[in-house]
Amino acid sequence: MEFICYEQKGFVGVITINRPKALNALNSQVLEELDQTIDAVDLESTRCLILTGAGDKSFVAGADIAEMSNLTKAEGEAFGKKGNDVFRKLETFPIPVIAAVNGFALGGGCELSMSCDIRICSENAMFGQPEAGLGITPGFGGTQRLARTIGVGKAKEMIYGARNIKADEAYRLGLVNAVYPQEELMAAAEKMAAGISKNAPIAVRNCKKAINDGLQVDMDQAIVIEEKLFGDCFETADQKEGMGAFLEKRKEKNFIN
Ligand code: CO8
Repeated sequence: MEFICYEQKGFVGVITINRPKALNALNSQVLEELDQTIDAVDLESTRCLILTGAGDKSFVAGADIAEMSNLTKAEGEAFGKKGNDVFRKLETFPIPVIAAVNGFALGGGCELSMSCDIRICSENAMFGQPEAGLGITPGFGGTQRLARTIGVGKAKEMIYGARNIKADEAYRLGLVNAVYPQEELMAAAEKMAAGISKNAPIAVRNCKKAINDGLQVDMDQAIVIEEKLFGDCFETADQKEGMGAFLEKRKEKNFIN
């Protein structure tokens, strides 16, 4: 792969987008490589993913504007679909994904971070959907996920005004869970990922699915989704181990997938 690095650290997989010449902007090749990287993650040995950008300036500075500049309507739609398919794959990926946003997360970069389960960022991070200033709408889910994440009014203000926000405002709006000095960001992401990975893998996956799927339907249907996924945990080795450890007053737990 030219633009994506993948590193396995225990139960945690770290995906790094590395296209420094364009501040890690997403061209077709980056999207394709990201897609292939996600497909190649070994779910037997991986319990959590971290997604970040290389360097200390940019997570992802958006979709590649040079590549997009001469697209026809049909090509624009196809490019949007390509990004949406990859981002949706990440959003619905069975295990949690943490975005470690290490700088600019603009346009497609903000959208990519929002397709992850949890976002944390560095103090120099900047989020925004500048598309209206480029003559387009957000095209990788920004109109939908930003409104769902920070609320309709704030999302509309940011998107209509193409207004970028800094890390402290992103934190106040609930777009990120925490802000760290740049040099502490990856350690914080790894600590969070390790904290997730020590819990029962089937339970964590079912939690993700219950939250994500439940948010798409009304409360009566959502509760049924939770009931099913809750029930599915019983009779698993992890349920026996988790409850067994409590009853035996044992601190060490040995969860398997
Ligand atoms: N695309 C292509 N190249 C980029 C991008 C980008 N999004 N962002 C930065 N670059 C390139 C620059 O062109 C420059 O290249 P070069 O050195 O060859 O001139 C290099 O990266 C460094 O950038 P700057 O010199 O501009 O660095 P600065 O520190 O001065 O500025 C900024 C950093 C503020 C991030 C600035 O680069 C910028 O504004 N970038 C564009 C941000 C943006 O508008 N992003 C949104 C793009 S639109 C989008 O993402 C739509 C998503 C949905 C697509 C749906 C398809 C249909």
